[in-house]
Amino acid sequence: MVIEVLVVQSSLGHPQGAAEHAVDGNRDSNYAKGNLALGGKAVQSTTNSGLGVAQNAIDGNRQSIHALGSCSVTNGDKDPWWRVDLLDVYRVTRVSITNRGDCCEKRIEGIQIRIGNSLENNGNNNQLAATVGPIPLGDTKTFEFKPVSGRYINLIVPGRNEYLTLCEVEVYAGER
Ligand SMILES: [Ca+2]
Repeated sequence: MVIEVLVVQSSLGHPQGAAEHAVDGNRDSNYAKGNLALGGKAVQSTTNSGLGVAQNAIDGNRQSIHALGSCSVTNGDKDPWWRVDLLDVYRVTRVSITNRGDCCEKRIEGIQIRIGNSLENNGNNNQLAATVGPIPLGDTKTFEFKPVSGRYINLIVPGRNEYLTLCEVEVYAGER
């Protein structure tokens, strides 16, 4: 397993208003360790089949062979998206994504990682934290960025028809 670490800084500002910052705070209890996605609830724009349900991307298993039922897969939607609700607000600093291993390596290229507290446009308008480049078949890549506060983590493929396939998404807040 090859894990690469990319440091990405958002080029966006901070669109959230003062009220959200007040909610955000710096609560130590939310400066958590461990993979926050494991306790979350996942949904996606469409589901290709029973083998590809959204929750498969947060089942704690990086198994990348689609037929073994641990990857999420949408239909070939325009701008397909996947979202996990962390059920609480965290200062997210790191997201790891495991690509499918049995085919379709390039489907994952160009995914945007968006984080925030809004469900406007299904959460896809939240702050851009990082953009995903190539990930080799079956590999996991970690994206690090300045803390972005939010309970929703969206992965969206903007601007094209695509089958969004995610074999595992891990979300971390705070220090390693
Ligand atoms: Ca999985």
